[in-house]
Amino acid sequence: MKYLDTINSPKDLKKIPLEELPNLAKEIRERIIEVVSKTGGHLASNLGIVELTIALHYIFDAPDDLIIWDVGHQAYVHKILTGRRDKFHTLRQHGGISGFPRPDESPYDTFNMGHSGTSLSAALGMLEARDKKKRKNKVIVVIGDGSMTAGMVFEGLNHAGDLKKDIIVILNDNEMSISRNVGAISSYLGKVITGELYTKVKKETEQLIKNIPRIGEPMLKVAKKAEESVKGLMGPGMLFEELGFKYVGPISGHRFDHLFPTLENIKKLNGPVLVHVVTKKGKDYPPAERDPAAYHGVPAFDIKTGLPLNKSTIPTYTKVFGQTISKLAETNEKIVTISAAMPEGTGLSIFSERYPDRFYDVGIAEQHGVTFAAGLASGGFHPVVAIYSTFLQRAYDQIAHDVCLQNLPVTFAMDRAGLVGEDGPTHHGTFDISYLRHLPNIIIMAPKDEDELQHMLYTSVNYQGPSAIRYPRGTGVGVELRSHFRLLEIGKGEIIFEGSDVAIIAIGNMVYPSIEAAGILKKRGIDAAVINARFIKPVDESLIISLANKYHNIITVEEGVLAGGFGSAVLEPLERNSLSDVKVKRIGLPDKFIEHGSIKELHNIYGLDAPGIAQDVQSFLSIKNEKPLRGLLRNLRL
Ligand SMILES: Cc1ncc(C[n+]2csc(CCOP(=O)(O)OP(=O)(O)O)c2C)c(N)n1
Repeated sequence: MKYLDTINSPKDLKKIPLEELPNLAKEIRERIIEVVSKTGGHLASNLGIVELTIALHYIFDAPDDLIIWDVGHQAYVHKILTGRRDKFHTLRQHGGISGFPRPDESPYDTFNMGHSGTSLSAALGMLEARDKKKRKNKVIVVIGDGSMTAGMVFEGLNHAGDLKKDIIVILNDNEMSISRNVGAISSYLGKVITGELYTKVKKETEQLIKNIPRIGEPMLKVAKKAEESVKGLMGPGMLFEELGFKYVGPISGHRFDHLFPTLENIKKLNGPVLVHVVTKKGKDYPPAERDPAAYHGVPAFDIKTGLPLNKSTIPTYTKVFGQTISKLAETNEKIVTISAAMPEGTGLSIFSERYPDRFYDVGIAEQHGVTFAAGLASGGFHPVVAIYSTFLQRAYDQIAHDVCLQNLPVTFAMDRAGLVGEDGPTHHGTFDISYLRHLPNIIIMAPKDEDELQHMLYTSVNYQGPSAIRYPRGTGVGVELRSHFRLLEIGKGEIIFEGSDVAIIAIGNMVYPSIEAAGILKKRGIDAAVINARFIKPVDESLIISLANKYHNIITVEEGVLAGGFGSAVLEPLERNSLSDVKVKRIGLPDKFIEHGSIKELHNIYGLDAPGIAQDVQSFLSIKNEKPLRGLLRNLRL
């Protein structure tokens, strides 16, 4: 790589002659494709932002000038240009560089990112801090048109117009969120790009002037002569101008001859400025250009064909959810579904094709989506809100105040609950048990396998109150999917098998590893019972009491944080019933943000695989013939 290999910081970038920058852009695209084809990651968004990132680092002076990347999934080019070229092959790998900006990774990363729509608010805070310290550095936000649908961005725009500080907002408009962008703002931006908005406003204004009796026609002639000033008044960025921003654009985000003069000019402007940059998602990699939604986030793939390397025949939980809810909707007309900009990711695209009138993509608007569901429920429908566990954190108050308080029949389908792997701490769904469990009225379930997910969904859409189902990322365990759905008894667990020494009560995807752990323990002379809890709330109190009386040793296993989690839910009935002679150990995630790495690695590190669970049970029972090697190794790695 002729140019790329010379760049260790933006200073080196500035040594490259302007006319050679297209070649550098080509090299960067090749590097990104090469690495992401092995590590997986956010491909299409990064291929679309190469020239814009080069231009920003050329014109501005990071890290003094602060660049804030909304979501941060598009910051690979930025990482490559800011001293992480050599480490780029470790992208998203355990111990390697993160797929998102992280200030603890580089001084060029100004803020932790991962969830959409936070950039403007963070930037305004940084701007205030800058001014209080009497510094002069620039603060630049880079935000996609998809992220512009997030409510927080409107709150930030509103505040920015009031503060009137020198903020530069670069709107990276590729007309795509993950899927095609939705909503009124998106169609507004589309009209700006095509010039349709200007033509429409112009036509309407002309008609208005024409209709003024007597003076209309002569006025129109004058106005036509002053076309440019009319254009100025009715400029494409009207919406942003009204909010107090100077609007610049739209300009091409792939042409250095457009980007450079524009960025140079806006550098001199004061007050809030918005530059509307038009880019192409997946640029210059044909499979990604053809289907940018499929290449938004990819697993490892073959560069030539663009096809994923590993294709399991076992369906994902996501797919089973999408198929089941579509099937249930055939006979239950009350079912409507809601996605927050993730119809593919949540498995709802199949539902949206089959029932377009019963599906809503609300944009990246989780809070709105939940209260919108509450409204639909209060009107007699049963909304199924499919939002990843981590993104549903946004809507905590809406779940509490709008759904649970009114005891409305809304189902929360929480995909990616537990560890999600390579996307790391911003995306792990490890808090949902704790942030939902204390809310009155809601019931919470977690299936042990993909078949049980079907029955839970069926139970949930027939339940007359709020319910949540948490299920993990990835493929199921490969069990048969029964075609007849079963209503589960609310709050009842399932005894998988009895034992004599200890009872392992597991929830969700921890049930099968616990069964496997019991097999390991058997060989070591320990006879463990395994229970599939099914319900986190209401937890099966009578079963817990009887297990406590029989075994006196109880282990709980969950893929979530221990603080306020499922294990805590098991402890509560023991306390309520004063069963103080029972020994309990909770296995789950510690009180920290879990790093990125493959799910398998993380399970191993945190003892959430069968050998780890077996080891913990054994230590807990203080069995003398314990083989400590594995636990020792695990602790060393921690
Ligand atoms: C709160 C939240 N909801 C959903 C997501 C998932 N998500 C990641 S990127 C993205 C689309 C962003 O679109 P845009 O800002 O236009 O960026 P592009 O990828 O098109 O460059 C979504 C929905 C998220 N990161 N945060």
